[in-house]
Amino acid sequence: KIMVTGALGQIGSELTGKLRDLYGANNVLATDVREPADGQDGPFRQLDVTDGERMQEIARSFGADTLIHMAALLSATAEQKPLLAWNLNMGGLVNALETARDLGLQFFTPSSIGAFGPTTPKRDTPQDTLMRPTTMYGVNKVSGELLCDYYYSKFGVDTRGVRFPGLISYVTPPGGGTTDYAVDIYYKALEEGRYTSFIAEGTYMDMMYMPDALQAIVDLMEADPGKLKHRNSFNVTAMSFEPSQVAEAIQKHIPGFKMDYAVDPVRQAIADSWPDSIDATAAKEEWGFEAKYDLDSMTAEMLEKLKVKLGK
Ligand code: VAH
Repeated sequence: KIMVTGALGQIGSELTGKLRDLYGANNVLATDVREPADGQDGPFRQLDVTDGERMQEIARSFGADTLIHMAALLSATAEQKPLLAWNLNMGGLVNALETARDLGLQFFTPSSIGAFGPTTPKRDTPQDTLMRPTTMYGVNKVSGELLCDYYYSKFGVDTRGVRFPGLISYVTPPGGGTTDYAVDIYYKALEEGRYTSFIAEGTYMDMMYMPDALQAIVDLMEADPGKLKHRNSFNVTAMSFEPSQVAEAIQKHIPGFKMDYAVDPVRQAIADSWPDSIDATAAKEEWGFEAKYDLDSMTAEMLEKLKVKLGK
C-alpha cells in the first residue's frame, strides 16, 4: 500500500494515477497540502509535509508499506524564496524519512539534474562526480541524496531515487521550474502559434517525457535490491535539447510556428549551472532503465493530446 506526498503536483498527479492503475486505486493514498479541485479516483488526505506527526499518523492509519515523497518547491521558486525552500524541501524530507524509518516503509524521492553545479562536467555527466550546485534547489537535492543514502546505510531504510531531467507532460503544468519553457511552448504553439522563450537559444538541458519518468519510478522501486550499486540517486535522461530544437520539432506539425526569446536572467543562470547532457549508464545497467520517447515522438503526442485538452 503506497502513500504519495505532493500527489497534486506536476509528477505526483500523474504518478498517483499510474500507481492506482497498477496496484489498485484503494492501495494508493494521495496526500497534498492542497485539497483536490476535482474528484479523486482513490483515497485522499490533506497533508502539509512539514507536519511530521500528522504524516506518520496518516501513514500508519492507511497501513502504508511504501512512501513516495514528491512534495517540494522547484528550482525557480526555491531561488526566489530560499529559506522557505530549505524548510519545506528539507523539513518535508526528514519527516518522510523518519516516517519510513519508524514504520519500515520502502522509500522513493526524486533528485534532479539540478543537483549538479557549474564545476560538474557538463557533457555525459557521470553518475559519480563533483556536485557543488549554486542554487538552493540544488543544495536541497544534493543534501537530500546524502540524507537518503544515510538512512539506507545507517538505519536500513530501503531508499531509492533518480535524478530527473526536465519533465514534459500535457496533464499537469509544472510550477516554478526552470525547464518549464519546454512545457509552456507546446501550449502556446497551439493557443497562439508562437512562443517567447525565457531560456536562451543554445541552452542544452536534459529532458524526458512524463510517461518515461513514471515508468522509471515503478521500475526502480520494483528492481532487485541486490543489483543496486547506487541508491540516491540515479542519473536518468531521454534526450538533451535546446529551445530552437523544440521549435523545429513543433514546426514539423505547425509550419507557421514562430519562436523568439526574452531571457529571464534568474532562470537562465540556473539553467547555465546545470549539465548539458548526463550519462544514465548506471540506471540502465543496475535496473534496466530505458526511455521510449525522443523529441519527435514526444512532440507528436504532446500536440495531439493538447489539441484535445485545449479543444483546438
Ligand atoms: C525544475 N523541472 O525546473 C524541475 C527540475 C531538472 C528540472 O528539477 O526545477
